[in-house]
Amino acid sequence: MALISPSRRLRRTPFSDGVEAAGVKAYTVYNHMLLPTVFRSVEEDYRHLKEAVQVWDVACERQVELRGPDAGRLMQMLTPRDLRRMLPGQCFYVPIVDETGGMLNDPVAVKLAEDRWWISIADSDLLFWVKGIAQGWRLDVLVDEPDVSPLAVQGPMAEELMARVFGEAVREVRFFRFGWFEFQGRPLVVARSGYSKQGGFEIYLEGGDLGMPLWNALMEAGRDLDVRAGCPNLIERIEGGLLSYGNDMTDDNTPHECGLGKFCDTQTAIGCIGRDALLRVAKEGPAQQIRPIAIDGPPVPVCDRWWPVLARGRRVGRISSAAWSPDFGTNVAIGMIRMTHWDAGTELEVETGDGMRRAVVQERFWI
Ligand code: THG
Repeated sequence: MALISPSRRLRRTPFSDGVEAAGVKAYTVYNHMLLPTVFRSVEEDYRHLKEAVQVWDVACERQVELRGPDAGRLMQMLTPRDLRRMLPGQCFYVPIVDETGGMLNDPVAVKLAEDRWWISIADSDLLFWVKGIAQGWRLDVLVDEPDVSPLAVQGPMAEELMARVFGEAVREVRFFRFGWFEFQGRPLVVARSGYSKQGGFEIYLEGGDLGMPLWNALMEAGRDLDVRAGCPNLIERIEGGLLSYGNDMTDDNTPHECGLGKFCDTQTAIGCIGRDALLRVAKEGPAQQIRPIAIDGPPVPVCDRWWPVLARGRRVGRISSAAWSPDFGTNVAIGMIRMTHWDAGTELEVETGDGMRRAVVQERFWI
């Protein structure tokens, strides 16, 4: 593929200077912003992520901030996950659905206070939907995109590196919780979360001016830990079953089809806009669902369109993400597979970018 032309519409991040200095080799576009995808090679980055610690520019995980007396009510209108027991200091992975129960996004909701929330969004223009609802319902809430840029620290040595920069107390932050930690005199939200299964933290940098100081502080403090610039890794996220909105699911899919039923409490999520639609479809159960799929043969090419999944020549699903896994010695993939063929062990054919391959539905994701 040719290069993408830079312009102001394709937003840089507060960490872009550091990413470039680290020798980024490829980007994707996410929420109209640059997201690195490769530093050395996808496989070399993968190995290093699993053995050391990486700093990721995930500023493209933009925040939709809700502020005001109706913030909590608005947040519950957006998701079928019951938020009544959620406390300030917690993060929840929440499906966001439209009036048909279709997925609009799969963000992390961050509850800062009863009247202040961040929705840390995946790649769709959720701000417009949220503003529309706030206006249409005449809610007493401000909705906007603040100057907040997440920086992730991921990998087995992440806690050690974070303790050096933010102090020993970061070790006490539990999974999907956050605390406030000072950097250069400014309090920042630091959560134990991130788009990998290797463990780690996300720093929600408020104020882009501190971007490079924070980046440099982490790089210097982790020199002996072999800290490197990294990014969400395709192989590792497929092994871990971490979904990618727009790739693995769209607004045509319900949370149940995406395997996100465990994050839905549709009966008790009173006020959720898609509730009635989801109650109707949940009664029947989904007719297709996300499955881990192993694809036989040598490394598959990049999956940049849905690959048809066939059984005896008939289409029974699609593959949306695929990569060669060095650790598991097979191609790992994420598919949306019809009920008739989604049982573990079912043999399928996949029309990959370079021809037909045998594939098998797996019992679970690899990590
Ligand atoms: N962190 C933050 N914002 C984000 C992402 C993130 N926004 C975009 C994108 N990633 C949203 N999608 C996901 C998908 C998976 C997870 C988080 C965000 C995730 N899932 C865990 C899992 O499935 O194992 C844990 C879910 C849970 O148990 O609650 O972490 O990464 N800030």
